[in-house]
Amino acid sequence: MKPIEIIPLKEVVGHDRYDDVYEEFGGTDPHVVSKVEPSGNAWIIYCHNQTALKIEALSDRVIRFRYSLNGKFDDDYSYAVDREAVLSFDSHKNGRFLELSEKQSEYIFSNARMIITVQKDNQRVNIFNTNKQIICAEPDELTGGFYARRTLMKGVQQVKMTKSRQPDERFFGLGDKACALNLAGKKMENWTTDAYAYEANTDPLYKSVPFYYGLHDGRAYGIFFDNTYRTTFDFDSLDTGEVSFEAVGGEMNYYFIDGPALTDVARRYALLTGTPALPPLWALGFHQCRWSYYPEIKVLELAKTFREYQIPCDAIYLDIDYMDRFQCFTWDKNHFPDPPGMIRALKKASFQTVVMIDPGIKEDPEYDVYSAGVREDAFCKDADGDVFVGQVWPGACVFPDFTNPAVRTWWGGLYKKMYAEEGVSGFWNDMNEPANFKILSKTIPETVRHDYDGRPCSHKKAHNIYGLAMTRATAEGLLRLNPEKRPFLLTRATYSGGQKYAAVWTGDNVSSWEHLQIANRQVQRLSISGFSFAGSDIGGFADYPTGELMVRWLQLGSFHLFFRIHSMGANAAGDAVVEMQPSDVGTDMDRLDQEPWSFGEPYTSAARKAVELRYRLLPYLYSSFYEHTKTGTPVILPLSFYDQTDPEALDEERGFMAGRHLLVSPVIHPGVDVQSVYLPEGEWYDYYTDAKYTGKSRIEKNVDLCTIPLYVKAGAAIPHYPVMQHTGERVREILEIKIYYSDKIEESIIYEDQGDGYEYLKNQQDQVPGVFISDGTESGQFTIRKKGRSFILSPLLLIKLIGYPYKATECILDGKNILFAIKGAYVEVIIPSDFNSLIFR
Ligand code: MIG
Repeated sequence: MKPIEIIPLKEVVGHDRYDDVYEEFGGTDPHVVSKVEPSGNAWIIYCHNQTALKIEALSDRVIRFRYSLNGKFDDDYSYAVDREAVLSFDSHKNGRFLELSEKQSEYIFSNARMIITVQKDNQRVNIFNTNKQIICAEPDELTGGFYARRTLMKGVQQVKMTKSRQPDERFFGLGDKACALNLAGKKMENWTTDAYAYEANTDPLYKSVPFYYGLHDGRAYGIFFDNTYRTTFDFDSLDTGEVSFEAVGGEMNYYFIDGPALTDVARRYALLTGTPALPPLWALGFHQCRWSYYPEIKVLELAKTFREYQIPCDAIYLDIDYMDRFQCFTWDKNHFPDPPGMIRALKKASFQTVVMIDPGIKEDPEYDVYSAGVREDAFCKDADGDVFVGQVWPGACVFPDFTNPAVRTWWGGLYKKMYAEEGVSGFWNDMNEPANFKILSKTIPETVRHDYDGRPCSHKKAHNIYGLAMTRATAEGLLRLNPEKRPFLLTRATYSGGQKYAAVWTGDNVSSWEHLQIANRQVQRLSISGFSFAGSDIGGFADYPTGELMVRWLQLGSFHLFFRIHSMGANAAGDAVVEMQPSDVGTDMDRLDQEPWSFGEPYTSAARKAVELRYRLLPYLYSSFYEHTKTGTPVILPLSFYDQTDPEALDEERGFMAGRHLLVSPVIHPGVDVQSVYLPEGEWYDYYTDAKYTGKSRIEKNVDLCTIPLYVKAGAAIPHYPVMQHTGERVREILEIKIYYSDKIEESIIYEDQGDGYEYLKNQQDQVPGVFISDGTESGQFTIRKKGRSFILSPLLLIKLIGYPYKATECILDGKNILFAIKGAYVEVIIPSDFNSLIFR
């Protein structure tokens, strides 16, 4: 076969013809700036070769860079960024104008925080803080800066940005990756992919989050490359000192987000791409799943067994086998003769039912969802306008085009029967990469068409947002169907900004110690990439864990906001289906393989303890989630985000912060009886013994099967519920708060509400959650002040002051002496929750 002939346009002579001809922008032909003009709030920098760069400050620290190949900037559409919302933020008004000045060799754009220079001879962009310290630079070499390649046959094939890597620069982010947290030296792709039994270096995985952090010289920044095509990020993999990000189409369009703290970047990224609303409280409880629980009697028995073992649980999942021949929104009447009855029985036992809904709709005129979808013109078509047909669970399948607003509305309405009538509490959107069986690409062809919210395009552009658009359709639909209820939705595929619509899990992992380590990293990474509401299949999806692995995984999972056991059960290789019959109950077919009690003692007791600890800490996790919805600060933070100036914290990939005040050091290896724990800056209490340690030190913690090393930051006020079997048991009369003595000031946020509904969004301005400020003085006086109106439901607080180093002789509540008790190592007192100050001395 003759090799394909593709040559540069500038080399084509006269009437010569080739297979294809390409043009390059940048590279050996640098962009020479010809003029600079204002455009609204932005500046456009035009170059001799028709290319242009538009620089727009969305705030003093968030700057958007867009590059055009023809000097024009069309109105664009982003599934991640809500520009209206971003521009209306107060913090974003300030700094939205960049002042222009000029030097001989460069243009300078600046606001109160940033200085951006653009070199006249090659359009290189360098970003400095106002101390003139470099934050992000582009190399002067020919490889640096913006480059694009377009061919006459295929259009834009590459848009690429190359930056310099600063000495020792580290990189974080990119959401759903299984490798080490620091991405330096890695090259990674974003292309949502069904990645059954993936490994640490498998790439790409299920989600596309084209956002990363750079950290050098103690200063952090972020780059969000909002391009939905397949993207590649190269963090100096060839050791050339260059970092690049590129896409196979679309526009070079990125947001630079300044720090200087990693957590500042995280917050600003969350403002740009959104935070989720609070989920219902039960969604933060423990969930049990398996592929699949059926028939009905099995599901009911499972619920009963949880209560018998006294292992707390709030939700049971039904995987694809509940459906009639894998047809979404139907029930297999054989196994589930009376869904509302079963769901009612589960609710009575305080279990929520969550069911799976896939995007692949069976192509069958007898199936009403299919025929309705055909009438609605809801399904994706190929380039010639015929409905595209793939292969998923039901066999021949069609795929709704969730990028069409009308299709989203239609799809959202399909949940009506299950959600508004039959009592299903939540949904689980799987296979929405979208997955397509039988073919190597695992997905649908790039030529398939999408509406893309009125900007028609091919699947090449819409692939990475297909999952996000599905969850948007689902979440918006659920909200319309029941505006009083907070929807709960889980998804496997998504894109930046998808955190607004659904919680995420990390897909089909494996029962191995390595995968426990991966889960630990992956959830930390998802959390700093906008997805705090994340978890893994606890115990592993493929294969079987040992009791010890199961327990360690449950302990880790109890600190992940999404906390669910899942396994593939009796299914082989991820795609063989074993039909289970009612007569199989109790046989081998019906292995109760990954329930918390499946491994016998001592594992059952250890599993129970892990889940109980989760329920004890629920008000703390809920408060952390609340804070996340308001400020964007991730709930789970790697220690590098806790102290980015501490080299040891920077290298730590195991320990992490869960919320502001708990440091978790999960056991992620077998047979551990001593765990070496790194405690960063600050003073820390051992959660179990109340022993106090000074940070920036390493300690050796003895662990047994029941212990997950856990440390509380001094000064913290940590709310606790009593052990409950489900969130419905929440006691509202009194809330226990453990306060850990410190002689420094520390703030804690405690927030409670009804646990469902939208009462909490009313009168936002008076809703300052309880901020507890603890403050110890040298004279031995320890004060707890409460700022803001209390958002605590309980009228009473049971305060336990831990680690008070003096003998308490007085307790003063709002100026009046009250009775208190000294109980061994702590001081205990009951006070009304609307107090202002409490003093111990
Ligand atoms: O092709 O619904 O990741 O959690 O149990 C496999 C069956 C389809 C993949 C999901 C997994 C789920 C399984 N699904």
